[in-house]
Amino acid sequence: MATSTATDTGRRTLWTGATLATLAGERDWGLVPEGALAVEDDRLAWVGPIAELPEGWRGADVEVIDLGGALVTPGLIDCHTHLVYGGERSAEFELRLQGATYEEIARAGGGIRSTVAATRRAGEDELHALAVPRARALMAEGLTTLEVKSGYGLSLEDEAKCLRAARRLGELGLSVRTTYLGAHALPPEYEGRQDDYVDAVCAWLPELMQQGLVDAVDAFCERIAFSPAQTRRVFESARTLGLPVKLHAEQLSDQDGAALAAEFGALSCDHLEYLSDAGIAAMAESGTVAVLLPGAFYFLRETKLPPIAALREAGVPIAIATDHNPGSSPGLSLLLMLNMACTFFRMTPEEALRGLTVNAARALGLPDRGRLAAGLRADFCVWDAAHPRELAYWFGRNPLRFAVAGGRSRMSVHQ
Ligand code: DI6
Ligand code: FE
Repeated sequence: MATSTATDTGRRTLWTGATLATLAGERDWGLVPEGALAVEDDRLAWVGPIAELPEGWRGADVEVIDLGGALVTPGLIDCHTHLVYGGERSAEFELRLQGATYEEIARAGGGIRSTVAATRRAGEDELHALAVPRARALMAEGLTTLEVKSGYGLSLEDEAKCLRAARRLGELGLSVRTTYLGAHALPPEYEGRQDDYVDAVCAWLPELMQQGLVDAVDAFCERIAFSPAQTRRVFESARTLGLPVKLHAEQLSDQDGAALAAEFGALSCDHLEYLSDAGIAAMAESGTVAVLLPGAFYFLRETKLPPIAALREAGVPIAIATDHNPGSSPGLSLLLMLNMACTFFRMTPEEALRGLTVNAARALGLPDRGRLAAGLRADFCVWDAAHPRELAYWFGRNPLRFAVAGGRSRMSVHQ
């Protein structure tokens, strides 16, 4: 397992006295009692029981940090958020509690469109400043990689502004991936001209990509948003540029979106409450990750469960995420998502943690993280817990001591 050699010159740290939950194999927690992590710069150089520590890590050049019996897991990954936006939608929450549906509010011009108006009014710095405490809230529970979607700007300038504000969150000490979701809603200036707007979304993509703002392309394929034919056009533009795609699919109704996304080798299909058997088969075939969003399920008081047992049966990898956004999931707790993935979706605590680590990494096309194994990024969390299942068990209690992101301890952030 050792990859270090005598020629290593970088910063070398040995973290000892830990119970590791590596999630390194296909199943089980990958528990290593009395484990250690050897970190060189931003990489895990060696992971295993301290008794098997390679010779090269016993020298005076190695800083040793004893974790005193803490639990260590891979760093947490939120693979689906809409973290950058202006305003908030608590009035819409009240309306929904009085009986209006999410769909009705959207059709009446509220919903996503009201956030678009507030986001367009804000400048990049203001949007960034609004997003910082949201990112910090996620980091306080172990976030080390964050995906942020655009989709509240809906013009070239406003989408670029949001994506830039999102990218700057990387300065906080986490990895940020940005996804272009121009096809999220129809902006008012395109009323009645939906196909023209889709043309514009496709036309903006090369420019945004050139500015280094796009890691993946997403769309909202739904009755209240974009049709499968329109989604296909967005995906074709992405494919021309070699960009991976993701899809908000079957959230409110079955549009056969998952099968369409699978045809394009999508990294993930997200939401999926109304996913059909054919959609599951297509995702299994293409290796597309199912990203389940318990926060939106809960906050929209959805009663139709995503087909978890069938996804599991078909071998589709399942990730979970916050879907943080002001309309359908204004939550900022990764640990609550773990808990709700178990209580609402009947996932096991191990499946839920895989959903926030290894499978979330896969949903972002990032094979270099999500597990504790030599060669991967040194992103990990140090918890006051004896067993990893506790992470899904407590709610409203945060057992994180600190996280390490890219080999750097973020202790100061939490103290
Ligand atoms: N589905 C969602 O849950 C979010 N976007 C989407 O396509 C909600 C966005 C919002 O309501 O502002
Ligand atoms: Fe979403």
